[in-house]
Amino acid sequence: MTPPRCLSVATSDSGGGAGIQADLKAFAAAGCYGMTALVGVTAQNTTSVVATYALPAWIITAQLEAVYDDIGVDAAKTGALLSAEIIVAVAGFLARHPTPLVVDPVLRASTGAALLDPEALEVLMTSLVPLATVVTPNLAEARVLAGIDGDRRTLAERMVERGAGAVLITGGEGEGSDLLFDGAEHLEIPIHWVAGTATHGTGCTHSATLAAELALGTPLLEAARRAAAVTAAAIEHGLVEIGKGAGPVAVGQASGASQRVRTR
Ligand code: PXL
Repeated sequence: MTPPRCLSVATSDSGGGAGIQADLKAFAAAGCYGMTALVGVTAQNTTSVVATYALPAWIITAQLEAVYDDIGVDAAKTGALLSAEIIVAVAGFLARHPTPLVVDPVLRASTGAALLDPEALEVLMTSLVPLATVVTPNLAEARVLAGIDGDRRTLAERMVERGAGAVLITGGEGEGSDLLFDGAEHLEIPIHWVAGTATHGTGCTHSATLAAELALGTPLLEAARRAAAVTAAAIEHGLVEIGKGAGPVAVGQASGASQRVRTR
């Protein structure tokens, strides 16, 4: 059977743990065919982002055109988009090519470096969020995007008012659940909290798995449940031995499989 086709519109992490690299691994683990429209490059490892370089809009649009003209896309996700100019190019293209879309509003790398110009926030909200099937902020990102300091329900409602099809606010240890608001109902998705230290790439893995599930035709609530389960397992199998900082998550390891540990 031909696998569903998934596209990541995001930035490269040279360290292989997050960004485009995490997305391709998550697409493959979910049984999808993965494609990329690269918007920028980070020189990055598990300890820091050393440099960030944004690609010009024309080559981003050219990648999108190449992929859509020939291969086709069953679902797409966006990750770190770096600048307002890039968001305008991506949203302009996607507005002309309606696609089930997960918008992961990445603001910072897990080590702290900014991956979105603060001046691009309003463009993200006005041009890309209204195209999203679902937006996947964590609580901190939801507060920045909604521009208010409310609880998760209030933040999700505000983002749906701004045009998002649905909002999935991902939880951490404090929240204990993900919260999905589909415009009508608030649905709690319990998360199996794993106290792993190798968490680099968690958000990318989550949003890419969600996009893959949408490409497979999974209804949104079930897709969100599966994305939560896959992400928890990826943290559980996180590669603590890779790099000197927080290691990358490992997606697609059979549950209970022992981790291969470097011995030298
Ligand atoms: O997880 C968000 C993310 C997205 N894209 C890139 C990243 C990160 C986190 O570090 O480095 C390139």
